[in-house]
Amino acid sequence: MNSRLSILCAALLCAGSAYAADGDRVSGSLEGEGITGEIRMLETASGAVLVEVMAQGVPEGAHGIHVHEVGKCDAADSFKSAGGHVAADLEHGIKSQNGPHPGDLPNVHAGDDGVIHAEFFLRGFSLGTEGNARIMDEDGTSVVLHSGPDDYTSQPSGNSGDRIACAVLEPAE
Ligand SMILES: [Cu+2]
Ligand SMILES: [Zn+2]
Repeated sequence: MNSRLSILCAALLCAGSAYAADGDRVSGSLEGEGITGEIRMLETASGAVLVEVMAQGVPEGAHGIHVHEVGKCDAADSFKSAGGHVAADLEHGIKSQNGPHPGDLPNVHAGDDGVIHAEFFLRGFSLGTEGNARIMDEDGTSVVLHSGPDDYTSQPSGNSGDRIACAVLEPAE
């Protein structure tokens, strides 16, 4: 009886690990004036992308954060090099009827210690190298943190203020 049970468990574990097989991963170092951190993304078996945001040195309060179209973080041009949001011809913001952009994330909040640690799910794009919705294309992709909160309504980017930190995403192990 005991050995039958352990065989069953082994079979279940095996099926479990096959089901949970991880897809593509990307990550990037978040950098801005006085700000450091890391962005990690994992494409899960469901197709949703799991996003983890870690940052320190961030001004206290709410900040817009988005996946931007170009994998270039040039502090000298205030990170305008990162381009607009990954948009897929949709409108910006979850409060827009034809929204949101696939690259729109919920606002992140820093406490008086300047620390952000958050996880989200995103849909509407792929981290892989195949298909139309892939973001790791020739010009790459980035994640940008803004000085103020995204209002989830204003076009084209939620009126979230200056770009204060940026991370170029690269394929990760
Ligand atoms: Cu943005
Ligand atoms: Zn947007």
